[in-house]
Amino acid sequence: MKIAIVCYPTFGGSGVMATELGMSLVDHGHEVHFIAYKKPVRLSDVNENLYFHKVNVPDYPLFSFVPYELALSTKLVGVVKQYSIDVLHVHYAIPHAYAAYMAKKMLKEQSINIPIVTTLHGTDITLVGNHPSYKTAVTFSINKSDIVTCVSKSLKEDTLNQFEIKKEIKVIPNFIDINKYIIQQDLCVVENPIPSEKFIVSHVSNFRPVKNIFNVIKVFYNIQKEIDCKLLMIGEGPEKIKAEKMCNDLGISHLVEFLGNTNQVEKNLCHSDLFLLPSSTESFGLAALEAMASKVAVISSNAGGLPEINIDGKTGYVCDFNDINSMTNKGISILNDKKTLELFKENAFNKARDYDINKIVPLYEKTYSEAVKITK
Ligand code: GMT
Repeated sequence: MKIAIVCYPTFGGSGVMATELGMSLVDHGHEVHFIAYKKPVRLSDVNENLYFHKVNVPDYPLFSFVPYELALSTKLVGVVKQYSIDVLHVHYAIPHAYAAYMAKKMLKEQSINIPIVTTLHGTDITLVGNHPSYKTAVTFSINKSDIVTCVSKSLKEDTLNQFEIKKEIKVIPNFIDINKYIIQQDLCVVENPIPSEKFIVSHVSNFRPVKNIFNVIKVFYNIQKEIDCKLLMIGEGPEKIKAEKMCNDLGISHLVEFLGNTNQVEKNLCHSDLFLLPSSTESFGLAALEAMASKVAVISSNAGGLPEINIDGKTGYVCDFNDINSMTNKGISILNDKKTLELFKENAFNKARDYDINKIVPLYEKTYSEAVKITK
């Protein structure tokens, strides 16, 4: 099949998922065309079956805001025609589903029927999409997609509760390549045969307000009073500077490393013991899944889809959002008991296996075939 994928090219989960999906589809024999304003960060080299098409958005003195949707829909029409694309898969509703619908209408004028699959990722529904400035257009473009998927049961419920959706929504969860993590585990042992005595606590995100990184630091601050440990903060984002200052004010800067963005999160996580994700909103929590695949126990909030992957009392603990005391006590209890820690790490890894790429990508392939059938 020839599949065009529209996504955000950044380190956010939706872009990462879209890119990993596209690269895997190429391995399955498909031809994939990525369309974005920049080459996606996880996209390795392009080849004869893997293309990247940049959306150029020319500026003009009259524009206070450049019309990205216009440039994107124009690009979509061009790529679909030039490469005889079979299906258009857009990740993140805003503005991708809207631009895809415009492209579909323009192509229809030229007697080309292109099916649209829209995948909802989270904040496009729970935060941004809900804003009165966007809600009508988001509802419209979801309803106009041929097939709609979302990444967790919780996001499906949120979408149906908050928007007037007339379409069925399929849940296809986020995924990881478990083999990559198994290989990395072995490499980690070779690189570091005698692990340090200190426990390692970690957090990965884009440091946006929804990630609640100040609670990560507060929980770590409490834990380090009782347990010899350090904190790895992986990612970049708007709250980083404040978080660094907070560590400084609390006198724990020497225990906290801010590592920036990485394309090899599995390398940074492989010596970790505990992963903290206290988000206020989290449709799925890809970062938690990546930690679990790295054999790391998770303490998360109960937001959105997190309890679907982090099983309370088994792979870690699920606490009420903002319940710093509970997160602290549970963190200390895991790290203080070697047997529980090892059991939780093993359980986390086994749970992550349910989300292996080889189980999830075929669900998208099936969805594409259905979409093509619907529009025939
Ligand atoms: O987490 C973010 O802020 C980035 C965002 C995105 O769309 O790039 O992530 C969302 O999509 C991911 C992939 O489906 C999910 O794993 C994240 O849970 C979701 N983030 C939120 O709902 C806050």
